[in-house]
Parts: sequence; C-alpha cells; structure tokens
Amino acid sequence: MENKMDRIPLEFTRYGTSEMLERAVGFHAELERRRSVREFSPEPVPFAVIAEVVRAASTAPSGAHKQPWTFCAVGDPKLKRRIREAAEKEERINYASRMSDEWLRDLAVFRTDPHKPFLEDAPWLVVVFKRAYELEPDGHKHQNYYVTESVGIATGMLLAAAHHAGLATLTHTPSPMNFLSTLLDRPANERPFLLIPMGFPAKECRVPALSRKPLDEVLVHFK
Ligand code: IYR
Repeated sequence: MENKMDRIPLEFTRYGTSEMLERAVGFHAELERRRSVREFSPEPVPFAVIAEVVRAASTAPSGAHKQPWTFCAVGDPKLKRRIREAAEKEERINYASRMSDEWLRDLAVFRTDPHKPFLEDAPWLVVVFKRAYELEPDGHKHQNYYVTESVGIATGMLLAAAHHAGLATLTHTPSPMNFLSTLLDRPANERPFLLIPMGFPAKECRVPALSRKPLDEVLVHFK
C-alpha cells in the first residue's frame, strides 16, 4: 500500500565539541536536582505552564509515530479528592496485604504509607494514559506499536519538562489504577499508566538523602 509522507530538510543545530560538552554537563546538573516530591504546597500553578509541559512531553518519539498517549490535567478539587479517596482505598490493601515483606522493607526509607495527601495538596494531577489501540467512529480498530516504551519516553520527557519549568513532580503508581479510567471517564482503548502530582514543594518539604549510582555502575564503555 502506498502511503508516503512528504519529506522536509532536517532542522539540526551542530555545536562545537566544547560547547556540546558544556551543554551536556549543564543539562545533567539540572536533571541532577530533580527529586520526587511527596509534600506539595497548595499554591496554584497556571494551567498554561502544565499545557506547555504536556506539549513538550508530546514531542516524544513513538512507534510508527502513533503518539499513543493522553494526558489528563486534573485541577478540580472535588475530582482530586475522589482520586485521593480511591487511591488510598487501594493503597490500604496494598500495604496491609498485597505488598511482600521485602517490598515493604525496600520502601521503609521513603516513609511511604497509604496516606496520599499530595493527591489533594498538589494543584495539578497529571494522569498519563496509554492508548492500546485507536478506535474510528465506525468501530474500526487501528493498532498502536511499542505503546509502553513510547508512553514511558513521553512521561520521562514530561518529568524533565516540568522540572525545567520549575515544577516539582512525583511519579505515583497507585495499584490497581483502573479507578482512574472510571473517574476520568476514559474510553476503552486507554489504560492508566502513571499519576503525576505537579506543583510547588511544601515549604517544609524533606526528601530522602539518597545518592545516585556512579557512572561506572550504569555505563559500560566498549572502546
Ligand atoms: N504505590 C505505593 C507503593 C510504592 C511503591 C513503590 I516501587 C514506590 O517507589 C513508592 C511507593 C505508594 O504509592 O505508596
């Protein structure tokens, strides 16, 4: 089947070696300051900022350029409360019986528990959905490809864009997450992927004193 897209010249900025290294160092320094935040300030954040951050995320590469994602930006306090209540209901079961002892031990340093006040405190909850397939109005299904990989990349870009804009985030995975499809009235082709509170950290916000793996543990160099 013939289905060719027009081709256009690539817009690409080529930097000299030292500028390239400087930019890479600077970008790492910026990303190094990103932390998962569990204590949010209720201070408002303009929707325009959230919209730009989502626009950045939506530039992610995807299988056959299907862009298999939907981002729901929830600012409505009543809806945030319902999301919190539903998430806490699942988390109470998770902590009481679904999570293994090893899992609970691994989480102890993060002091997480079934209470999720950040789901109401953060001005925005960005809920990322992956679109398993596309549905035409006539009911015809179209396949998407590498959906999890694509949405994972887009979500990483969302976190980086939010951080760059000066917003704190948390990658939250209440489990199971089907309540998000119901509460946000999502169609059958969408599955919840991740719930990301976004906003400013609370003044008294504290984060675990964690360290990141050194480069020689994560990078294998074949000369
Ligand atoms: N979803 C639970 C548990 C949890 C699991 C992992 I892995 C984390 O890194 C953090 C929390 C919760 O949100 O409490």
